[in-house]
Amino acid sequence: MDIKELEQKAVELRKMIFKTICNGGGGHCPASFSIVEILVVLYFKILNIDPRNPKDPERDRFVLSKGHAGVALYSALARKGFIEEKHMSTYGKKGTILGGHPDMHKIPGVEASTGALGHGFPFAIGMALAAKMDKKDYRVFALLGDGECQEGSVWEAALFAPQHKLDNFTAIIDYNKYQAMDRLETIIGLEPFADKWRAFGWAVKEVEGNNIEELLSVFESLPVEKGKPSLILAHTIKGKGVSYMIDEPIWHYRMPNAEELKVACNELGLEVKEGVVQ
Ligand SMILES: Cc1ncc(C[n+]2csc(CCOP(=O)(O)OP(=O)(O)O)c2C)c(N)n1
Ligand SMILES: [Mg+2]
Repeated sequence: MDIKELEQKAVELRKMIFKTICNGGGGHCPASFSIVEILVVLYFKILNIDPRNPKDPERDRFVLSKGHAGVALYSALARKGFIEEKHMSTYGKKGTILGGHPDMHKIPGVEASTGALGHGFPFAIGMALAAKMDKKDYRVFALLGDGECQEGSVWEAALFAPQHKLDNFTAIIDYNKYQAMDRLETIIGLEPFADKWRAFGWAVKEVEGNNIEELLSVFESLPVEKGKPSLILAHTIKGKGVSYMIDEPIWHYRMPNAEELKVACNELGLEVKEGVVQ
């Protein structure tokens, strides 16, 4: 799959995310849009996974530590064939396997139940340690929010991974500069962020996190440094895809009204009929 096809996948994923969240009655659109290109590159180019054998012991593992963007993960899993696409319309409905946050016991391809921020990352590091102990070749990836990095458990795990030379592990930080209610810098700033990770013993690369080409070139040359865990600091745009959701933290939780729904559908290339996204 070339760059153009991957970019097209990103367009499709944003549509699926928006449709699923709006028709399901709630969810985190901007947080999901932020990570679309990262998921596309991982799921369609990098991860060694097979939807026909989701529990293959040799598979690569991906953990969405910022579990509130679960719908973005479900969309990638659906497009990859882990989930039947018809299941996407059950999101938010009674009895669905697709809850507001990912459940590893219900959804094929979900490696960790996440949503309580600060937990998926250490969990994933444990998986990478297990691979080393078992002398297995699989790799482990975890995707964190930048606001999530205000959690103490993140920094405890950040100390642990370099100590064990986990160069089979890659953390990606969705550095969109926003958390739920405001800009990060207004609440607890993280700069100099890359230097903090370097000081903890990580090999760091910074990328434009909504740029498929840049992401691909970094992911294809992992580990960043042999003998160290890799940290990809991905500068992203929270809400990318719907103009009014960018730089407006209110959209972290809010759902569009009828007029806003029309505008968003127009921007994403979707249709809306009687309040239902088609
Ligand atoms: C331990 C914990 N505290 C609070 C929350 C509520 N919460 C959900 S999303 C969010 C904001 C997280 O910001 P960030 O990690 O930057 O993710 P983004 O929304 O930018 O993707 C918060 C505080 C949570 N899910 N878990
Ligand atoms: Mg953020």
